[in-house]
Amino acid sequence: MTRVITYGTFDLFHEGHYRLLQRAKELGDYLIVGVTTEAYDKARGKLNVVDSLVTRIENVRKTGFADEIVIEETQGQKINDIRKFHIDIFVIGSDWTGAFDYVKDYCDVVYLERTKNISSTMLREKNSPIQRVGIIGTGRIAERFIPEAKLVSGISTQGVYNPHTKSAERFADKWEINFYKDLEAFYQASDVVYIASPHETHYQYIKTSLEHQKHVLCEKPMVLQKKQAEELFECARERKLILLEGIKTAYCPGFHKLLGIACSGIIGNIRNVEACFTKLEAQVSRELTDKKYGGSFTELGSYVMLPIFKIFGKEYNSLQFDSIRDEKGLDLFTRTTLSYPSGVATATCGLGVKSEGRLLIAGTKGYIVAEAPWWKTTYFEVHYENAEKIEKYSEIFLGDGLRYEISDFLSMINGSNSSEFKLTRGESVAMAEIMEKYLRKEGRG
Ligand code: C2G
Repeated sequence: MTRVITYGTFDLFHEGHYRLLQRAKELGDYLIVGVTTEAYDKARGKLNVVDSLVTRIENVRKTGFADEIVIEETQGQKINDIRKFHIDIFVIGSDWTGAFDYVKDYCDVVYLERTKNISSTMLREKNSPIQRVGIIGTGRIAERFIPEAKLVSGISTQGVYNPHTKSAERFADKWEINFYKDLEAFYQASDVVYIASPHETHYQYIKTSLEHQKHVLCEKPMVLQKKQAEELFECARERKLILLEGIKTAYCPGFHKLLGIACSGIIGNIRNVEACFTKLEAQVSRELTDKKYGGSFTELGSYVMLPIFKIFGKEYNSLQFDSIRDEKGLDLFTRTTLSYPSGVATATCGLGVKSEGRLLIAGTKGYIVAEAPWWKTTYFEVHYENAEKIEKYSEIFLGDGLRYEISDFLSMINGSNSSEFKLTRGESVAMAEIMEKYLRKEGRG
């Protein structure tokens, strides 16, 4: 009996998949089909899978070609499967030609010609037309956005607006996109807007973008006043638009795993959260020269507040800020202390003082620790009273990580609300309120 195996995501099941499975089955007597898990697809950079694992398995089963269906969860599983299931032939489409030659030591490898003019990507685009992104602002984060957006299918960066035309022109040249001097023309050519301009300009740009019926992804801190955040979310809700604050950590897979473990009860009841993020900046940088909106809290506060709001919620009993300032009055270092009915938290950030940037979550049975850069979580440990018992967790984080928030933003636009819990509107409003309290206390509000 000849045993054949093949693998795939089989998202939005189509004729290409059908023909591949049909021909795979014809190569032998028994066909095993491996269907990828969502986590594995995310890990290999396939972020926009639409169908759930159950649906994808069901679609493979319905073809009647598979004698057995297995789940593909990890890189490196193929060789184990081939040995475990005594496979004679490994089959895959010609888009992978050469990529699986390494299993030739264990079985035959057949690359079958791909069916032309059909793919899951094409179907995704047909179901949800490509969203043309316009960027407002041309700073460092906007530079990082473009290559990350390229990796998310269904979205394409079309142009940039900056009132400083020279900067817009330079940016557009570098990334081969359009630049606009006129905001109306910019809106006409964009379906969605990514705002990466200075903090204090966000409110007006978000408002104008929503009024032009555009979905908005805005860099953190989204706005600097609670009532502005409430007004903008209300405006987005009325117009059925997505407004999302881009705190990249909130969408990062490793940070989610960490929150899931923290809230699972394995470290008991959580009593203390300490989050720290410091990044030494040059004296001439905007963050240390903008007397009104610069400083470490407006720059990094969103990151360090995030795990605290996620774990203890937004209803704190008391809040205290302590800052070390430079001669201009800008905070080089800020420690925020919050007390909650069931615990305490500190959020520490610095642009002019370096510290060990770690996230520590302490509970009644143990603690979780993630070292810097925990805001791009790839690794964390769970410790207990017994110092020898340490559980280690790791997770993928690709590139600059903006691809995760871009992909979630796009899924929300396309009607899925499965990512909304990652950073809720209420949490963004609470972030705005804390920025407002801080600036007011510093006499800058
Ligand atoms: N396929 C095809 N013709 C198409 C589209 C896809 O023959 N027009 C084949 C692919 O070559 C692959 C299978 O259908 O063999 C499943 O394709 P995908 O769902 O895109 O999965 P893929 O990312 O190729 O998974 O471990 C996963 C595998 O390595 C490949």
